Amino acid sequence: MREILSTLSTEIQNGNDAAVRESTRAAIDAGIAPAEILDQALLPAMAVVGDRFRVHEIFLPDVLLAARAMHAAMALLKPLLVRDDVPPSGRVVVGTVVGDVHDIGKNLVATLLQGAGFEVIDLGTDVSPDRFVDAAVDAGAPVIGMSALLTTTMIGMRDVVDLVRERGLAGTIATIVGGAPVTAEFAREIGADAWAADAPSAVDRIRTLIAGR
Ligand code: B1M
Repeated sequence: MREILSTLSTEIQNGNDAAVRESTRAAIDAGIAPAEILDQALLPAMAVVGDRFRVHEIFLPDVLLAARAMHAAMALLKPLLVRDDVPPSGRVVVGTVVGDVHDIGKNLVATLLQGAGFEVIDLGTDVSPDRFVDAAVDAGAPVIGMSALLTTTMIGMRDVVDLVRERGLAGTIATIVGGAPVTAEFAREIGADAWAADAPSAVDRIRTLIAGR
């Protein structure tokens, strides 16, 4: 069983999406839980890719291939993580902040939210503060979830938090932030209502935020 996961991790790192599809199917067929496939193969693989990119062992096209392979695996896991037979527990707007195209973590948060019965309005990537706030108002969503992967774009989260305040919506719309460079301290500093280190804790925090509104 461990062998399948280690093969899958290597295939993601190599950006071999056809092999990734095959190994993901094999892992699912072997009865490995989707959460375990994520935690033991997919997420560690992307961490390795990031480390190798940072030290110039691999380059941007390699990272793109790895991301494409990750998407291929996620496409197979998503139906197993998302249940559509539960009544919605609340609406959540999610997106990656302006200037940032990283969407794998944001997609994971959206998928786990859907799996937990939330209705997700996914605005995609490169989302401006106005789009975040307008979407939440239009949908009557009590939570905006923002993702950022770059130290240069995470500062855009502050603009969304400020805009929620400026429009007098702080009592009705809560904000939660996350992404690799985003810390609890940063979240506090910009006045976000919550922070989560990973997608499962984002679901827990959002549940608490909605219960408190
Ligand atoms: Co980029 N990239 N990238 N990249 N990339 C990083 C982030 C980097 C750390 C790599 C490195 O140098 N080691 C580095 C950032 C450095 C920094 O800012 N300090 C970097 C860079 C520099 C860049 C470019 C500038 C490179 C260039 O052009 N020279 C460029 C920027 C483009 C832009 O956005 N404007 C760029 C581009 C890309 C690709 C397009 C090639 C690709 C993205 C493809 C895609 O997403 N569709 C890519 C990738 C894949 C990465 C790495 C390798 C992997 C990111 C990832 O998907 N991880 C990344 C290295 C790394 O992070 N180790 C890197 C897996 C994912 C599941 O994790 O998104 O962190 P993550 O999500 C986690 C948690 O953070 C959390 O939950 C998830 C786990 O459960 N989380 C939340 C995420 N969002 C949340 C929201 C929440 C709560 C929790 O609440 C709402």
